[in-house]
Amino acid sequence: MFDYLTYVREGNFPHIWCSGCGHGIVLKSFIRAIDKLGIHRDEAVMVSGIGCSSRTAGYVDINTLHTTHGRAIAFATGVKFANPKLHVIVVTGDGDATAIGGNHYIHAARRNIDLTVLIYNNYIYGMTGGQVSPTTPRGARASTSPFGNIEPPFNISGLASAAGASFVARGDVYHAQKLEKLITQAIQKKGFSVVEVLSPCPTAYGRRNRMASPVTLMEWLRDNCIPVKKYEKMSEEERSGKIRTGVLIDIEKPEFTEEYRKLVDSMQVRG
Ligand SMILES: Cc1ncc(C[n+]2csc(CCOP(=O)(O)OP(=O)(O)O)c2C)c(N)n1
Ligand code: SF4
Repeated sequence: MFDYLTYVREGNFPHIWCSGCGHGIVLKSFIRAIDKLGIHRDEAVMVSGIGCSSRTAGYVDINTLHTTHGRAIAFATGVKFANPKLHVIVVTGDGDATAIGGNHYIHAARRNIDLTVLIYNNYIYGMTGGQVSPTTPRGARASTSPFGNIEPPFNISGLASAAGASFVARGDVYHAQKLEKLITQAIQKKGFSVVEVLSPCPTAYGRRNRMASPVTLMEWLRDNCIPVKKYEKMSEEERSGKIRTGVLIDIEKPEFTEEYRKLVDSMQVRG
């Protein structure tokens, strides 16, 4: 049996997550991924913002930084610059990464800095009680949109792809083994890597949107998350309401800290 306890801070348990929250599955998938990759705890740093998702950083027994709401990518950029050899992993929510932290997100992607960003997308601000987020679907109810959200949502994987990320994937907590593989690939990739993880929030989102039961939310993921290859063969009509999952972008591009190092070296030669 897999020994999760090697990688967690037992003193910080029990965790804060509600029953049926998907975030614990992301934590387990991450732990399995670093175990598979043989990454020692001293070689990795997890950086988080604020939110239920961001609490992950309190539970993993590697180097961790629990920072301020929206700023995890900015802190992670500093860590990576200070020591480019480290694996720097950001854990963040859809609100943390794409509302208050939206600028950090797109500019880190544009620079293609070697960070791995796991975005727990539950379509809502979970920690603060269910306010609308940039990924809340049109028509969905939130505490700030009690009659249905009128804003169009961001496609957060699409945003990273368009901004220049070198690896973008989407997974979900129902398909946990696939998720573990996506996280593994993202950590291995040099460059800005994003895994958008659909991780349901029964408490703040499900209860307002006729999916109060965690089982219903998991069944929804099971039925609507479609692997890329299968999705590509589907007609427009069949694609309606379905979510494409798997590796969406995997390209080679110059990485920011390496480019910076080259520039510094060239200046020293000249100097
Ligand atoms: C500067 C600042 N603004 C607002 C907050 C309040 N706040 C804490 S967490 C949060 C949103 C969390 O939502 P998300 O990032 O989607 O994570 P989740 O809790 O859903 O996992 C907000 C608005 C804060 N802590 N700091
Ligand atoms: S409020 Fe939602 S996101 Fe936060 S722990 Fe509960 S179920 Fe998870």
